[in-house]
Amino acid sequence: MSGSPTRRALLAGGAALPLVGTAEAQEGAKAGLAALGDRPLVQETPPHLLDEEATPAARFFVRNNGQVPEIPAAVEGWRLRIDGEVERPLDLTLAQLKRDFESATLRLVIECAGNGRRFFRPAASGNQWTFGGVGCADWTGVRLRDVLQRAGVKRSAVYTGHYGADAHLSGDPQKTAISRGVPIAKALEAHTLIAWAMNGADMPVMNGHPLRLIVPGWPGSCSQKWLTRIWVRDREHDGEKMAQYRMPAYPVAPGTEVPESDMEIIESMPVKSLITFPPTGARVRFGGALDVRGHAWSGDVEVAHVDVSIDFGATWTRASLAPAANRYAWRRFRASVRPPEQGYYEIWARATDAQGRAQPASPPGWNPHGYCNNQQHRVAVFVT
Ligand SMILES: Nc1nc2c(c(=O)[nH]1)N[C@H]1C(S)=C(S)[C@@H](COP(=O)(O)O)O[C@H]1N2
Ligand SMILES: [Mo]
Repeated sequence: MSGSPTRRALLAGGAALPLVGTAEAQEGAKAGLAALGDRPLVQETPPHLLDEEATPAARFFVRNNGQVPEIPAAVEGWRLRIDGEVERPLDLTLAQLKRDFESATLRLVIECAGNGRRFFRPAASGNQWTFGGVGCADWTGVRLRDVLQRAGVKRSAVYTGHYGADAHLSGDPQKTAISRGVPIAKALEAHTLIAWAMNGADMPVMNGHPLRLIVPGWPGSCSQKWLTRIWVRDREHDGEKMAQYRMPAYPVAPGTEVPESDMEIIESMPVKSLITFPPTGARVRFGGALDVRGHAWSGDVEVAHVDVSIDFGATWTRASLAPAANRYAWRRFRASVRPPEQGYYEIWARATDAQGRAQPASPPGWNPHGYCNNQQHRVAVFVT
């Protein structure tokens, strides 16, 4: 084997975080996050900065597809339109949303479906996310369900179509940056929110201030930022990028060109976990127990347990798993491991969902756009 220990650790599974440049020059970019792109701004969070129970706004990843909109100072007048297959189309201001509906605060994960794309071979084009395209914050807003019910969902309603205020990158007003949607049943789930606050404060403009959707457990792209309209539709939505967030309907060999007719929309996301302590590359003193912690989350199927290994998956230790603050929140895991001698170790974490599906050691199911890579996260530790 060649190269430095850190380099080898990186090859072993992205144990060290590659910094692909910084975007601090761009307004709104967050210091300390790794930039994957700056026009539009895309930033991921190094895993050790995701150690808090609720991800601080300053550390929450950013994934923009278009131009960041100008947000007026008087945001209480921000308008949201609900139309399509409803009895009474609604045109609500943010002030009305706050006043006329019951508000809720829930701790919810958002993860980009492309998180982990960097590890697919052959490479899939798109942002080369490693592990940090995920965050979990306390979101305050109203249930989308309550707003849809106020509008009166018709029996013909099948799907939602979401629209935001961000212009297409080209500036062409005929084009839309992104407009995804979900089946009406997911829109009516009690954890799908229209949110105006993150961790008790206004959310950063980069994360959708003043109003955004949170559709937990599904690809982050469903969670429209700068929300202006929800179009209730009588068929599957066909907005911008509805065709993109898809996976082959059957397993394909790496590199296969899959006909569009065989691609299916991604719904619930797979089980996953992240080691947030120790940070990769940490040097620890030999002799004592080594505390390991992180978070585990999943889509519509709950997390069942988390295991940790320090011998490349030969043996596993069951971690303790704290209860979720609420459904779709990530859950803290903790384990205590004892490296038997001095030297180089990797800590691996593996979450398993309630249907017995565990995170694989290497990227699962190659797919043309590089989605849903829930491979195990690993950190390198030097015991001296
Ligand atoms: N209006 C709008 N909403 C959007 C996007 C966008 O570009 N424009 N990006 C989506 C994608 S692909 C993801 S992963 C999440 C990311 O949310 P964040 O930037 O707050 O982390 O927002 C989604 N909502
Ligand atoms: Mo995304």
